[in-house]
Amino acid sequence: MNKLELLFHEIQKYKNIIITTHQNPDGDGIGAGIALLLGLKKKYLDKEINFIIDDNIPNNIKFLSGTELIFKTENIKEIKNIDLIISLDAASIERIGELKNFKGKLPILNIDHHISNDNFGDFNYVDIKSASTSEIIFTFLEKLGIEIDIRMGEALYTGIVNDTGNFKHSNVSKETFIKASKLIEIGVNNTKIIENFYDNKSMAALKLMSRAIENIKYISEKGLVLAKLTQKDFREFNGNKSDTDGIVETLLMLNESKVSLFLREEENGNIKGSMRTKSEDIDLNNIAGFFKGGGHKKAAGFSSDLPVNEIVEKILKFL
Ligand SMILES: [Mn+2]
Repeated sequence: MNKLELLFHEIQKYKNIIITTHQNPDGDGIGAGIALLLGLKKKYLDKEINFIIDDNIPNNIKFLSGTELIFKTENIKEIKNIDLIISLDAASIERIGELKNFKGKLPILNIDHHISNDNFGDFNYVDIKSASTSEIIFTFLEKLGIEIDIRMGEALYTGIVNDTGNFKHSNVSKETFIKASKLIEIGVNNTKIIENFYDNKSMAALKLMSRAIENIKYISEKGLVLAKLTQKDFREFNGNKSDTDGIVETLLMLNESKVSLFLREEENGNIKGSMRTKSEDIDLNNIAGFFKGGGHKKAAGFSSDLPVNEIVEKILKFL
């Protein structure tokens, strides 16, 4: 039996399943979750299956049919006799928020593609070659013989678009295109997904982008381009953290840059850092690991209580 079949056997054993994803969820975690939720519900009519997250659904993902089925963790008490947690796209148990309290009490299935995943589950399926968790779920549904319908298809396609930066990043493989084309074949409309997912920014998001770019810094010796936003900026434009999506990628558009760093001050004063690189020789997962964060080789993030200048100094030492 291969690992995916083992996973299938594992899920079969349970009756009351909770699917979840990481805090500050993205198109991949939500997309993979919706597809898995709808797929399992279709196959196992006798199982109780719910999708629960710790945070709000970002505005640019709300167009997906199936998001209306997602619960917040604060409603978990309404669900009795849970016997399995499936965590999607989360590299560590802390990332799933409140649900981490089930660790040791209920079996946890950990399905992910982050190189930094620490195999926190009782059963782990971590495929770091996969560009997105949505691609793993695509294969899983196919193996289970579950027909991928348009709702599941749009969710998975959004996940792929999210994690490949619209088929731009180096994680894109032949497999990514094969899966995407199969999704187009079942009726997914590429333009519909892209317009909803990308061309859907609030005025606050554009103002915050503008403020970040206005204060951009470039350290040419290291090829590091960076920008930060403070709580004052967020208050000024009445924006929130989800309004900063895409800033770190935009910074990397600078022609001579190798690494981009976007620093966002959180409400408690900590700094949330996101990094991207074009270079094959830089391992951002390793750099993020210094701050106890992680991710992928070319895209990673962390949170730190150090002041901004110290964070930047530490990162420069790695470059
Ligand atoms: Mn992902």
